Amino acid sequence: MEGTVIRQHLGHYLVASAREQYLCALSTRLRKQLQYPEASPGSRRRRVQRVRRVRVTDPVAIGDHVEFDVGDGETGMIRLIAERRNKISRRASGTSPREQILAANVDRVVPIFSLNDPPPDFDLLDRMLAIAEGENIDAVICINKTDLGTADAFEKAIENYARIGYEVVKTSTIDDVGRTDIHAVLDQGTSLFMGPSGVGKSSLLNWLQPGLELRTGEVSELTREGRHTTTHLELVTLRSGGLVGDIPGVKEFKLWDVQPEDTPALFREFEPYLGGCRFRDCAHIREPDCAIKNAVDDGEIFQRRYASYLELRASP
Ligand SMILES: Nc1nc2c(ncn2[C@@H]2O[C@H](COP(=O)(O)OP(=O)(O)OP(=O)(O)O)[C@@H](O)[C@H]2O)c(=O)[nH]1
Ligand SMILES: [Mg+2]
Ligand SMILES: [Zn+2]
Repeated sequence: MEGTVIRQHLGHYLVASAREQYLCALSTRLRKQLQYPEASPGSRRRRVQRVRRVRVTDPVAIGDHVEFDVGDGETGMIRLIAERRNKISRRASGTSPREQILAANVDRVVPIFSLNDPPPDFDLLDRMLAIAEGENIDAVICINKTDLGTADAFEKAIENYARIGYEVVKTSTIDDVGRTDIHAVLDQGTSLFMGPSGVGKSSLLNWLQPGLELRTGEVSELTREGRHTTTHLELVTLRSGGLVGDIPGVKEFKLWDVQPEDTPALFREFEPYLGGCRFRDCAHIREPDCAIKNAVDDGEIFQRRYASYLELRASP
């Protein structure tokens, strides 16, 4: 049988075939064989991952196309993962370097962001965008909770993302704002919601698709952070046909297998300036005659994005 992994939780996978859904496991033997996350052909990363030594937290991700053998009832055993078109990964938290694949075969990532509850973290947003850029995957920014008000500085910052070519949609699940706009984004292909806990990833899906009843949770009044309500990864099929990945909130997006010298290419507005510096190997940090720094000084590259670049370069 063949199908798509639509739910992943602690070594269990729900796989949707054309007709049925099967709860699948993966044999230990296959787990070892399947540690091959290769860099996709469209990747801008220079280095192809070393095939054998890569360690993943879980070899199977939502969005993976798999072949599996059917067991008793609606259960199965995954025996093959089809080659991935792309994947969205981060470095798993913890001391040993391991890759956590958040989703495979996605058409766009949708970082979710809000002015309040939780407050915006632009470094985090830029990391999510950088991960997408590294895989040549489109990104659309969703500003949720517009009912909580806005602020000039926040609007200005958001406008800058639109200026460098990111589509931005604004939503409120409380005031029912932006339904058409977000549908236009999600109704085709596979999207992946990303963002910290409490921004409303699951709420947005419940709002768009009544009856879904994903668990949602209050933001803590004390810390202003979400409470990590979603604990598994799930690909929801909208009635319109689009697939949307809902994942647990992530506070940290360390990039997987990205070297400091790869990072300028992950900021799309840097592109016209790359190659224009005095030094070929310019890091765009302290060098004289640096085209990137000049563009920042001239206001052509937004200061906040450059600050994110410095942070990302120092510690991808
Ligand atoms: N004011 C306001 N609150 C919202 C909106 N959307 C969601 N919320 C609230 O935000 C809180 C967190 O929502 P969730 O959907 O659980 O957030 P999440 O991003 O899925 O969080 P995790 O699963 O922990 O990653 C809940 O109390 C929601 O009711 C909105 O548009 N406006
Ligand atoms: Mg959630
Ligand atoms: Zn430079």
